Amino acid sequence: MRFIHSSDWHLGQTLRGFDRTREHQVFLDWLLQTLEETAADALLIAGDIFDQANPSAEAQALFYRFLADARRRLPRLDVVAIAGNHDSPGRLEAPRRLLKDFGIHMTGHCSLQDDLADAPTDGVLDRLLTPLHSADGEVCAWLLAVPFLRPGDLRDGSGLGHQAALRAVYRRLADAALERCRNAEALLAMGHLHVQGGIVSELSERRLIIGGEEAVDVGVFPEEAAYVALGHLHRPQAVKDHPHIRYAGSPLPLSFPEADHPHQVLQVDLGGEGVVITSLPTPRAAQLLRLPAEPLSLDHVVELLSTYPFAPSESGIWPLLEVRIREAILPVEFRQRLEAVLEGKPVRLAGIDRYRPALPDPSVDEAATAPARADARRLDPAQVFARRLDEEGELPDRAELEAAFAELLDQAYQGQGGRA
Ligand SMILES: [Mn+2]
Repeated sequence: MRFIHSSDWHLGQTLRGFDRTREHQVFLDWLLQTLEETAADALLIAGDIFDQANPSAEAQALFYRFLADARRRLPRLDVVAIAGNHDSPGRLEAPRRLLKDFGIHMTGHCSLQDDLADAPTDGVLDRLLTPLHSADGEVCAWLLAVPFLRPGDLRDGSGLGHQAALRAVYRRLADAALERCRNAEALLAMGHLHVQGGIVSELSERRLIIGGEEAVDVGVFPEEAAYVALGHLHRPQAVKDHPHIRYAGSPLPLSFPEADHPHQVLQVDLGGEGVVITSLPTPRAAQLLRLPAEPLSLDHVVELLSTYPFAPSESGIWPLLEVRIREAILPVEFRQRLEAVLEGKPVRLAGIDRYRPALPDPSVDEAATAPARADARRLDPAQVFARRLDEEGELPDRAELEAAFAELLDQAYQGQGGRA
């Protein structure tokens, strides 16, 4: 069997106020065509479908239009999607019953206490355990579709730690799947979480700190899983020493530092050869440019921009530009100068990253003072909190404080729809 693994679409995202809908549309059109060309049996979407818990009507229309087109053009395709930390579990799962009749499986939430305490019931298993079918309609794999789990989802009264509780969730589902296996079908798992050793991307991945731990051990996944389709980290990568445990990464850059990622979806073939994984690069619908490569003075930057060969992408979308300026004091009219030099050029000015020249006084510890002056938009609230805790010196309950802060932050994002 063959399936496509993708994640972290973040439909509805805006980057510094610029809408990404056309870029997402180019990706979704490409994905449909790719599913057709590769004759895939299934599509696995490992969370963060939407950028916000309360996505815009436009973002939801993008998603549901894609599902409808997929159903029409690929009537046999199994689609399985789980909620990520950006998605609202309830909202994602609301149309579950309707979509299930079209071969589309959405899992928003899962609770160790309520759903999986003892022997999970059939109703629960239907939500969390999905059969995947090959071309002849036979069940050829069972997929454990575990959405992003919050601390409350993993409390079961037995005092299991976060990691042990997560392992228990996968174990119970794996046991139930093995019971359902008839002809040695493959076992596959899906998750939206941060596995230890993963390379993080700044700015766009909301940090997950649960139970004082930022990342979980790879041992939470059942050993029998032939492939583990992960979401959350935006850089595509395999978990160290586990080539079959993979992050597909986001299909397009969600922040300027992500512009260099090799954006892709993964094609996974299960068969006599074992597991064969092929990277399929996604189209770059809009360029994200950071100019210059190293920050320069305003005069130098203006000069560079005046001659830079900006051009729309193949899809006709103008690049987004972040300019990098190194100046001790910026003249008040710096923005007008940048806008003037870019006027009439096919480019959208999305950000000005300002750096300060090194301080002349060698007694000033720049490393210690620089973060305090960083652009507020670039500060991670959890890092600000950590810095504040640093000032308190040794704190015996630091891990607990950080975990409580992370939980509050998560609730705040859920409430207001999150950030990029
Ligand atoms: Mn994400």
